[in-house]
Amino acid sequence: MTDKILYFNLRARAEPTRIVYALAGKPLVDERTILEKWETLKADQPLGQLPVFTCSEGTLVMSNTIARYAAKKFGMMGDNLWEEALNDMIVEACQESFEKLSSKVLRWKVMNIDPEPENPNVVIEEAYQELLKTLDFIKKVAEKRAKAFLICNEISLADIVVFVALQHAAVVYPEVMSENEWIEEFVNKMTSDERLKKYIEERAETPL
Ligand SMILES: N[C@@H](CCC(=O)N[C@@H](CS)C(=O)NCC(=O)O)C(=O)O
Repeated sequence: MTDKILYFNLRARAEPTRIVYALAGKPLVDERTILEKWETLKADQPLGQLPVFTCSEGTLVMSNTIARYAAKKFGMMGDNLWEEALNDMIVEACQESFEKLSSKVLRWKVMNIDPEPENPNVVIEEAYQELLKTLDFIKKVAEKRAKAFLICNEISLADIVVFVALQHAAVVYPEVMSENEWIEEFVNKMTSDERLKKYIEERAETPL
């Protein structure tokens, strides 16, 4: 069977896995459900949440577990235990950052799920400063490594999750893409990858 990811019609939690498959040149069934169908589908999902990944070995839930599994399968978690741990660290840092950005800003400003807070501009600015702290942490880790990409000389999962995080953040903070030379260079390097370029050109346009 062909590996499959079931998610909503969003980049969000499924995007790193989709990009791993695109870069590996491997087929992935990218099934996207709509909210109207979700109410009936939810009861059949292992944890009542998406994404859900299925392959010949079985079913996985938890977006980062799925992304790591895919990255390991296609050699994108580094070449040794240390590089794998560094990849993991950046995946977790981005996850935490995404959860904060999502709960503080994206849910009301982009998704219209939550009501706007009383002091929207303060919330938006504080969330941006928090995001920049995480990016600065990742920059320091990468500069210490001095590799072509964040952790390795090839794109690994860390690069993918940081790139996805930047694209999420750019929905609210377009300036993040040129916040500093390091981010600019990183984004240029990623978008110069022909496989990623093609994937981005062909993927569905979604708010997040
Ligand atoms: N920790 C889980 C969180 C999954 C999650 O919160 N999924 C949301 C969409 S981003 C969901 O399924 N929401 C619909 C629902 O809970 O009914 C992961 O990373 O996969």
